[in-house]
Amino acid sequence: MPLGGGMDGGREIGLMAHSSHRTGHTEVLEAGSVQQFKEVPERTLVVGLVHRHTSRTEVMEHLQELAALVRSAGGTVEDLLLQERPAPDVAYYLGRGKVEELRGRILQEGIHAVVFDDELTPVQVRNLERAWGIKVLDRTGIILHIFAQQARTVEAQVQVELAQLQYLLPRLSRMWTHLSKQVGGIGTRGPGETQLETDRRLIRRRIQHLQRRLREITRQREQRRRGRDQLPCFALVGYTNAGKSTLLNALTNAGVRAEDRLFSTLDTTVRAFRLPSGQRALLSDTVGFLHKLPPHLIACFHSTLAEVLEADVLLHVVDVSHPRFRHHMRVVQETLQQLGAAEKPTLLVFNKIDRIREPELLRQLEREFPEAVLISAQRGINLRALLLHMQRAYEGDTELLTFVVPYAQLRALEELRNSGEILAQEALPEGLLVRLRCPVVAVSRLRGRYGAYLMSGMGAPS
Ligand SMILES: Nc1nc2c(ncn2[C@@H]2O[C@H](COP(=O)(O)OP(=O)(O)OP(=O)(O)O)[C@@H](O)[C@H]2O)c(=O)[nH]1
Ligand SMILES: [Mg+2]
Repeated sequence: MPLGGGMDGGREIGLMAHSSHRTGHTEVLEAGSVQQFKEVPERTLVVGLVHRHTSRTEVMEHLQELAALVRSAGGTVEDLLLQERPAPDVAYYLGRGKVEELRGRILQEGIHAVVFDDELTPVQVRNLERAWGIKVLDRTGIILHIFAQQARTVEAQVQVELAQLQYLLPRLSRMWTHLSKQVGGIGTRGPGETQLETDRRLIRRRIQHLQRRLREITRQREQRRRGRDQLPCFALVGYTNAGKSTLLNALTNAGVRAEDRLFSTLDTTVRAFRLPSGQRALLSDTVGFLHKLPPHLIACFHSTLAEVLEADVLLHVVDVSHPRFRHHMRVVQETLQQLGAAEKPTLLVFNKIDRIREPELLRQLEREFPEAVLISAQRGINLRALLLHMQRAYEGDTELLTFVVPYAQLRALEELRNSGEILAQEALPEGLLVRLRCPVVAVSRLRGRYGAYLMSGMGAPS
């Protein structure tokens, strides 16, 4: 059923559960996705407002990106519409005349949903839905549709459902009622409670449950990470569709899905590979970033994005064949800042150079961004050079550390060996003396773990 196929009467909306089981008296649902978001928004109109602080071109570019999002969600875009007004209308966002005009079009062309580039207030959504009789969505709503289709692991499903419910809660209206039927009879209507209140209460409870699950998953992920953090870790970051998964596959034969749609990856994949020195290392691929990605969505994906925060070096992958790549780079930098990862050593990787036909354009890019490594992940161009850059970025400046490892703790040797080059070893009465040259990025980890064995005063920087 298309989104917005009529608002009246018992629309099947609610929590879509993959399975459910009883524990004690309460029914616990596995994470899934809210049914509403699984329905493809079919024929759509995409609408943006040009107001005092925006230009026509800018809004048009945003609308084109929004249209790409709608298509990634499986919908079609019948038209892109702009309205110029000094400010959004409080009640309808658009001017009343425009609302009326669109009503005619919607009926005539059988439009199923209208998608706005800006986030509308719940009041505006409600008024427009009433006026048009079809679903009104915004950028976040569309992204949640894509997420609903793409979430594969339990972790991604929990994160997605949480984001969906947080989005829904303030937008609940009469058309969302009967949620309780969908969640298997839990939380029947309390005395004096309206259906809407019951639904709100159910959603809040479900949100709490999902938040608990997410904390649990985060803990498990941390444990796993601790088990393998002796190896250098690289993380791919970048705008959605930049080619991150393609690059992961090219460097590690990971077999991760890469496709020409936005947000094709929602989970984190970590794969091992070897640097040119022969050193084993890990590379992780994760969810892409996007202009106007709402902060609460980023917050929901914190567990997935933790991989980025833990990495020693980031690879910022840019689709340099995209006309808006500079803007994309800024969005990625801002998102990294929000995540607290802006200070990490970062390698700039310009991808899809096979699409750039004019050699002069390539030279211009090289002049403007001398630090960038130009590659084609798909054609395998320049990947060897990229690996060498990665090795150098990881090794960066090195530091000399001297440890005396007690004989009972020789297990630590393996991690020391994996972290750098052992220059000397000597058996002392109290333990094994190890002189290690290791990359600066690994020093704080080693200090944290083996600080007690560190000989002070001998770790002078090289
Ligand atoms: N021409 C060309 N296309 C590429 C290159 N690298 C990736 N692509 C294509 O770009 C599209 C997106 O690639 P993905 O690897 O899925 O991009 P991603 O960054 O993982 O995207 P999300 O997971 O959606 O954030 C796919 O159609 C790839 O085949 C390249 O070097 N050259
Ligand atoms: Mg991907």
